Amino acid sequence: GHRPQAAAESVPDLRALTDEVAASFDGCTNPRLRQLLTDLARTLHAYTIRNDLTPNEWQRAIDFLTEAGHITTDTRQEFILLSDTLGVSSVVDALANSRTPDTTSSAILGPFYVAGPPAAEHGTDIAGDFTGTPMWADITVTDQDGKPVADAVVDVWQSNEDGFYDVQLPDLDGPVLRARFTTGADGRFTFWSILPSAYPIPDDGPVGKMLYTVGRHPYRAPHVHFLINAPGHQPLITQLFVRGGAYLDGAPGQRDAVFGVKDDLITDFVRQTGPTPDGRPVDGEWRQ
Ligand code: MBD
Ligand code: FE
Repeated sequence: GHRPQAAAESVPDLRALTDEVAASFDGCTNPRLRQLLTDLARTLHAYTIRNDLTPNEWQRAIDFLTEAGHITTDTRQEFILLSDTLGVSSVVDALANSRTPDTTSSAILGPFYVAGPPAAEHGTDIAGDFTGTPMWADITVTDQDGKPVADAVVDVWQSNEDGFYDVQLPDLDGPVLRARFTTGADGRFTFWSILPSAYPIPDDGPVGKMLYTVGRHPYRAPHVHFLINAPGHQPLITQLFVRGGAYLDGAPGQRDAVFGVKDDLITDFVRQTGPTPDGRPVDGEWRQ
């Protein structure tokens, strides 16, 4: 239950306390750290006072964070999910990457990137034994002038049809649905995979509980991740989304659970039935 809204004049004046805490960081010799901690204290105090937070509510918040910390493992980082589902990851991404004109939009990294994926030749099928709708990707990396970028190193990762990344599946033998490609002189690289499907972010922890408690869902729109590094260029972390896929639009809280979709990253994957570009036999439908 909620306590009755305290009359404004009955709320104690806590400005001196807030000021004292803010000033306690004045001795910090790193000016950026001083600024961030001072404002963090001021922002948290203002939030606490504005909402007339009760001891039980604050304890609940601390329990939530403690629980989040305890379920953190190599392949499960609850605080990333908290940042993602509160939209903070997307705000940080926008601040860092929305000021460069004429580039493909960036997107958030997510919790399932693994540094140094296995190098793969152009045309490799990265899906291993996983089944799904075969997908042929033919991608050209260009610079801001539209010129192809040779020797760009491109890490690709995605989930399988059931919505699991390889690192979530304990019985897998090595990396699957992730690889590192290097672009040719024409800036291109190609690979086979399977069409990504919508899937829930891990929802068996406190973040999942939060989502269900407020009537949100844990689903991400179908996507493939890319990290592109090229000499003389800024790295680009991005994702491509499947046009027509689930959770691309809808009311707030009903679309992509981590606020990760940007319109220019929604990509046509066109249904094909004829011969494949590399003569690979594919039964029935595939997408390009
Ligand atoms: C994902 O697969 C992901 O890409 C993000 C951003 C968050 C949770 C799971
Ligand atoms: Fe993802």
